[in-house]
Amino acid sequence: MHRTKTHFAARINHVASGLERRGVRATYKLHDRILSNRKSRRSFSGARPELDDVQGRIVAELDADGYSLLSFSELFADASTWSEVEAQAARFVSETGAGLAGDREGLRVRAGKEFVVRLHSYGVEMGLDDPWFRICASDRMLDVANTYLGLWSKLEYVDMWYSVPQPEKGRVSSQRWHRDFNDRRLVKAFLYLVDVDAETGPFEYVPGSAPGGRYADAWPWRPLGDNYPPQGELERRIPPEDVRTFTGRKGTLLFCNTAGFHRGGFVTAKPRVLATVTYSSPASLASLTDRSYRFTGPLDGLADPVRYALT
Ligand SMILES: O=C(O)CCC(=O)C(=O)O
Repeated sequence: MHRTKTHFAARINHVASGLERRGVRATYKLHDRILSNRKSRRSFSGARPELDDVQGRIVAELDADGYSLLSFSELFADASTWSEVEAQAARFVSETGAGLAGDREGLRVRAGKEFVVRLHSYGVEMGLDDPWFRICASDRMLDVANTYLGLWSKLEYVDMWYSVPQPEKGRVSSQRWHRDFNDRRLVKAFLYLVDVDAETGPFEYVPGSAPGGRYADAWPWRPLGDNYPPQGELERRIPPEDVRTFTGRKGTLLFCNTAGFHRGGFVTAKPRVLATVTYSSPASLASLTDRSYRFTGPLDGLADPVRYALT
């Protein structure tokens, strides 16, 4: 996960007494079992969305293996939706390219993950005028995330990433195998905005490694758990044929439960550009994570699950 810790969790991880960790875990469990998630599960089951075939397939594949791969145009047939996000990406690429060639001022990077330049990062204001945000808040996307999670989810993080080639360096941070700390069950989507080959840092995943899957017991997910196995150890435990590497054309869209093992962005040749989004449960926002943005648009007129996701 791009953001390794919330303010609270960062403090916990740095000063980390066992007691504090237990407090955060207890808060997560309370919100998952009794407080916020129970209510959002009820809201979802009171008005289950009807999925079309494409959405149904995504949910079924997420259920079976923890990921689903398709092309953006299968979910958004309207060519103008693609054109808008493509134009947004082109602006981001051009500004980032200029920034990298110049004094780098204004480029949004996070400590420890300097290899990724972000369009938004954290603490930004966003509204439905942002094309990628509009897609992430759409019922096409939300109905998939909510149905997989079985609750009304929260739209936690929305961004575009420009991963900078660093051929001379070894894998660091999220380029290494890890589970996301955010939630026991979450959905991320990645939309490739350039062709991604083996040298462009493809996303990789171990199907069946999310909680409930056949590899769930390998360094199992826990709230505030140690989510990075020691370097090289996952490779010893999980055979290469059980790893999926997602090279793909521009327009590839991948949904993934990243509580399972994944890595990516180890770019050795040309930059990788993608759009990404995270949907998680309200329990995650109550204990483990922060939302990356503040929604600025009017809430009136939005469908209930959308309003819930954005607030
Ligand atoms: O950049 C990538 O492909 C990996 C991203 C990742 O680890 C994450 O979003 O949690």
